[in-house]
Amino acid sequence: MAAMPFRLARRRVFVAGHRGMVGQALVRRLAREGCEVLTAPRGELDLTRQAEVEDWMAKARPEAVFVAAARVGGILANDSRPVDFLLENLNIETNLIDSAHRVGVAKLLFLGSSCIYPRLADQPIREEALLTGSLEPTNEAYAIAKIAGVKLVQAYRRQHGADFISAMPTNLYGPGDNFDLETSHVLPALLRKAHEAKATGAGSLAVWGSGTPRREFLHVDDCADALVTLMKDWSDPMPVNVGCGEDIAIGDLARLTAAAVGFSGEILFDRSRPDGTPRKLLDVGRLFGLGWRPRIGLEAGLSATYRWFQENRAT
Ligand code: GFB
Repeated sequence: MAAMPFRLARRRVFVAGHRGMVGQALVRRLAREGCEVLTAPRGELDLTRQAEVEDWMAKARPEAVFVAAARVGGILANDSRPVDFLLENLNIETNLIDSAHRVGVAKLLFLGSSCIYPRLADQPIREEALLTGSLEPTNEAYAIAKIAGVKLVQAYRRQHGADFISAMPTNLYGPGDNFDLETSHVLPALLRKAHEAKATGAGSLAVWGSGTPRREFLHVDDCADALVTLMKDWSDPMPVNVGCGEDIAIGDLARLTAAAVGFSGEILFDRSRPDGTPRKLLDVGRLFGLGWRPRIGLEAGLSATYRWFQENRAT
């Protein structure tokens, strides 16, 4: 059994994927841990290339690793680019997890996603639901890659006694999110659509799908805080769900977003677009059992993310 809690202070901690939304939040959060945060600029290290990852890890010698690097995207990007989502994610995770083992990393946390669970899993979804039913077709490629990562982490624990763990975050949002309407997730897309509708004086805003699917949204700073808790206090083959324990219908999210932006026009539903999974609410009993709780409610988080969008739109 690994020593618990795992100490981060004075350790060399590699955040793989530090330019992504989760990676940026982890770097912000780890500043309070007294550790040395290691990051690798993309020009210096291509995480999909095994030899490059092995060389970099052998030189950098991290003691702890957060695998926050991934090809991510919303329902349309997932559905239309299955090769990118399956292949890049498999490459990134196998390269990082295997080289971490080779260089003797003391602790590794792999980030999965709530879409690894069956499409029609009982709600709220417990970690035990993994591989008990068929996946949601729009994100099957991504889910298969992430399930492989969870299984690889479990295999290193079982075969080599490595202290590698997995976390399954729900739908995340916050500063550093992707606001491109073709590839983004719903929350940044709605913020941008409401902003542009307001700015151009448009009378309506189009929401994809029926508005009835339900999703659970967690601010990325809360997610990073939970991941640090798990890095310190979790050592078990079972992945841990990371969420806030509450969900909302997409139609209601659209209304909340419009209110946060100050758009008062009509909200229309484009039913020619896919709904995806009808509901995705995580059971967060394991995480809450460690004493962790989220701090940023959806309304406050939406307003803060909108401010970030306005300040960073140009870039
Ligand atoms: O956030 P989203 O793209 O991802 O979509 P998923 C969530 C819901 O919002 C779906 C609806 O029902 C969408 O149809 N939606 C409404 C919109 N308007 C929009 C819009 O303008 N843009 C987008 N993107 N959606 C992803 C998975 O699933 O969630 C990934 O594909 C991953 O693999 C990620 O798991 C967290 O929640 O459906």
